[in-house]
Amino acid sequence: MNQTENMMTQTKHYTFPSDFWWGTAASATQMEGAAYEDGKGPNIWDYWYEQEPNRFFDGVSATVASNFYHRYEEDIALMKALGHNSFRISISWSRLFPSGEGDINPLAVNFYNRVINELIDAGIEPFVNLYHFDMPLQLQQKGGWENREVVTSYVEYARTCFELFGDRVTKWFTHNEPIVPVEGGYLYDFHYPNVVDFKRAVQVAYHSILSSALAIKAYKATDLKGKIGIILNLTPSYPRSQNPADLQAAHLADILFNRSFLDPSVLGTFPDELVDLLKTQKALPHVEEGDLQTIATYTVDVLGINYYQPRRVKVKEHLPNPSAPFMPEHLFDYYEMPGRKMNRYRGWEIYEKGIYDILTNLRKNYGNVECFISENGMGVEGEEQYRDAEGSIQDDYRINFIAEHLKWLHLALEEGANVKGYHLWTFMDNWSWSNAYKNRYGFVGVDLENQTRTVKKSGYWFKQLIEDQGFEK
Ligand code: BGP
Repeated sequence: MNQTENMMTQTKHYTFPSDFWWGTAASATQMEGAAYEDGKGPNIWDYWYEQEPNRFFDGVSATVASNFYHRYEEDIALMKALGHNSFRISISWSRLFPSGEGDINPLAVNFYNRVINELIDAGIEPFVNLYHFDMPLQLQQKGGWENREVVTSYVEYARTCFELFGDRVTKWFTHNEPIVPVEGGYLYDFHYPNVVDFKRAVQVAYHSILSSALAIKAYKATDLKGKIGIILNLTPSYPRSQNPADLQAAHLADILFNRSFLDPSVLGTFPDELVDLLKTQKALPHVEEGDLQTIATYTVDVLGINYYQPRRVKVKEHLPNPSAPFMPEHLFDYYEMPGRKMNRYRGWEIYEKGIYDILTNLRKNYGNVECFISENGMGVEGEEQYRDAEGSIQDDYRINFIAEHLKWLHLALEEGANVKGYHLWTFMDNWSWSNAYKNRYGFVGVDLENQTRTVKKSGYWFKQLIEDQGFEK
């Protein structure tokens, strides 16, 4: 244990700024339900479920989810009771534009207006994200993010949202984890359209980045005074050893999985080594004149960081099958560090210092961009076993998880990181894509049979932390 790590084990009071953003994050498809109600159009999740329900844990769809669409008043009241000062929602693109473009759905406008107003009335600032994995089906049928016309439709959707809600919403995000639809949909087969093709994946990634810059441009063209940014899942890459071959493996993983989106979003440029790598793989995307200028000009005001786990890698030990399609993993191997701390309920490593490393990297190499932790959290399969006689989940493991991450966040803050808040994933247990309800993350448990909400021990702990502007540990 080095000196800093040792310091983390000593009891101390951690105090946070009085205007720190405390809250949680969620997304439309994962919490709203009402998937076929009030004029919402189908998105890729509705469609994929209809085609292959077996791809979803326990065969559960997003049709009902946690039913926020009908219960938002009660849920926002509970958020208020638990002390939130901010909450991230996403707008469902196919609820607002059932075909992804063209006619707008007035019932969706009404719904999002009511949610935004209800949050503001409760003293909770709405953070609004525009795209959280949920491509409208009709646009996917035109090629989704592979098709440049879809970028144009997205910008029109974004512009409409600014016009409709921008008088009250002052924190906007263009995408949540845009690399995930690339990985899931075009490399590793866990999102529709289940393509495995590196070159197509790169085009999807490039169009997502371009769409983000164009949405920022559209926002800046209004006279609205809020901030607009992007939310990225940053997974620091740690080498197995200091051997130059391991260091190079970690460097390449960092370029592919972090800097591919982080550099254009914050600095407005792509890493040269990424461009070289794409050239070597004959996978450069189609770029039009003016695009790179747009990306260079319209960088983010604020960066959301989703952090769950680190990425540990080592040099590639076996040559890949020469006829296998190129994959990022042809450049490195994953590495399981002996003795690593695990969230055994989810199978993910827990490495709290990662949050500090990310914030320090942003401070030193990314102009100390204004940022916040937009997701962090502990998924637990089989959480029911921790329910006590009164019906509340005694999730001490989650309290510990959050506190240990906040300690490192606090150190980064003391050293000058421009970090403005912390949002847990998520407020109440929700539907998580193909994992459906397998892993529970919320401060509030949801009984899927009757939709009853029960605050977990961590929810009360977080409320106290907000009241005290910190905690002792
Ligand atoms: C993040 C996503 C969320 C949520 C979370 C938990 O990457 O932004 O939408 O799904 O992961 O994921 P899981 O349920 O697979 O553990």
